[in-house]
Amino acid sequence: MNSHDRYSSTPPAQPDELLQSCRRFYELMDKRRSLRFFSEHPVPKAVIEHILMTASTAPSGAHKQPWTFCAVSNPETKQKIRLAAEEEEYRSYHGRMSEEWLRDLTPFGTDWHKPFLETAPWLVVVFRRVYEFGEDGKKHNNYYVNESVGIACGFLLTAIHQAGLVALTHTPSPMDFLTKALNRPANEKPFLLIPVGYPAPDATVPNLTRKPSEEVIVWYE
Ligand code: IYR
Repeated sequence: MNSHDRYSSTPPAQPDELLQSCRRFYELMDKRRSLRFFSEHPVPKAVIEHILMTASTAPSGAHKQPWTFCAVSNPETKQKIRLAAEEEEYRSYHGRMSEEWLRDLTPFGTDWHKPFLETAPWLVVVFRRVYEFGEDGKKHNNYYVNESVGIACGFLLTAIHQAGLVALTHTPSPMDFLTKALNRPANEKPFLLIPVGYPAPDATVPNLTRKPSEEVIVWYE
């Protein structure tokens, strides 16, 4: 067995304090929204680095941390990504998506135009690392890659929100163009494209409600 360290954490709060702090955190997280309208206002690289390192604290299968975060602020690269994404999205909105899917998206007012891919100061492109090349030159599979990278993206969105910044979990489909645009190796597959920045002053969000507790929790006491 590998060496272990003693786990140390802040001492548990009393139940009423605990409830108060969980409620405050829930209220903070309940204010998170996906934003499609970004300001061009720059976000310092060190801020993005800390947000990405927070994402990288996520648990992962056998602690393989099977993710790569590409942080793009270069305007030419952002433009290249926007144009390629819009090309795919145009095809999706004009034939690849079902009538039902298009109907489900009407409340969001989305279409194939993706200006936020250039407006947002940063694009975080998350890649899942399906396997690693060992020192022996052989391929070594990672474990529970989708679950691990999904959790890391949850941490990422939480870190962005608690910083007071906004993001969009954008999934242009197919996403292979990101491998090419960012010159990524064959063991990495694109997972999510996340513009990050400040909201535009006139930004709007769709009028949505979240499911109540009774619809998402089943208790077995
Ligand atoms: N990827 C497209 C379509 C789209 C799909 C779902 I599901 C959404 O929740 C939102 C959009 C786009 O980004 O427009």
